[in-house]
Amino acid sequence: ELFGQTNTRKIFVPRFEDYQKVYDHIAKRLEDQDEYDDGSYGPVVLRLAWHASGTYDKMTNTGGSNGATMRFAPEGDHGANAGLKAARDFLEPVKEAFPWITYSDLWILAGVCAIQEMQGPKIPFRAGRTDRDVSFCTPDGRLPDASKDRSHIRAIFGRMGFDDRAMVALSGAHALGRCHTDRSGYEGPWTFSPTTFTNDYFRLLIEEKWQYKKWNGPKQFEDVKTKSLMMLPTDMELVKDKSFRQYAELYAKDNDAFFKDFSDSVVTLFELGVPFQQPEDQRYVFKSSFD
Ligand code: ZEM
Repeated sequence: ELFGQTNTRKIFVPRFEDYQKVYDHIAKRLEDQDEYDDGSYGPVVLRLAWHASGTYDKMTNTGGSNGATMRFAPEGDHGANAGLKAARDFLEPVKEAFPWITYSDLWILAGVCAIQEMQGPKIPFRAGRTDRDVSFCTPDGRLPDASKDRSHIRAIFGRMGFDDRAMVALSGAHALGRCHTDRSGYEGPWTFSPTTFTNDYFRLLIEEKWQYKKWNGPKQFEDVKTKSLMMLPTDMELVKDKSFRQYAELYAKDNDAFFKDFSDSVVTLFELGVPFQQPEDQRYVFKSSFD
């Protein structure tokens, strides 16, 4: 829609339909890339949205998805962000096709699209993030370290404002994608269907037997039965810690509960630290390609 004729310039004010077009464009691109990894950029694109958001610190109200500061060297080079250039590069042609969208809205919209297109729950979206300069880069160390234990998980996610239930729900994203030795040092997928959003991560965590993988890499777990799946030390904490475990058991049994809690928590995650104009009760719910 075009309006605002006060000067000779026309100001483009994007609306739901315009964001849906960006969504559709990303969905189409996700489909077109079957030579990458398990056949989809969906998981790595979701990881980009998560790492953009997961730097938030509620005490100082710094970090979070507003700013897209991972574009810049200090933050882009943080160890935790290794490999995410693949996702940023994947989205560059989308930015070129829709130059009016900010990188910071685009990365989150792409995360929403990835979840929905991989058959996950609907993730309502608000626009309004602005791109900020290099001075807004967050210090290294704000994202979780997979080699650590429950106290680290609670410190990192507590800093963002999440409780145990949300920490477990969000971790269910590990149904998707895989670890890459040349990125994190870890190796392998968590589930047998790494491009479909399911509660399988919790079912496998609870139902399978896990043992240390014998290899030269960092400490990680493999399933005893097939040795083809993996869990990180932080993943195993979700069944070892009593409070975490009650939610892991709930989500293993009840896919609807998982979808609902994941959606609620990821909407919160994606909005941390963003000063929106668009009200909470007017979020956009995008149509998926298969709706
Ligand atoms: Zn992840 N994650 N993550 N995560 N993650 C990896 C991959 C993916 C942790 C972590 O260290 C790692 C959340 C929470 C936590 C995804 C989404 C979300 C990898 C492998 C590691 C090491 C990276 C690689 O080698 O490519 C830790 C310690 C977490 C919390 C304690 C949350 C929350 C997520 C989203 C809501 C996704 C989708 C992937 C798969 C990426 C891919 O390229 O396949």
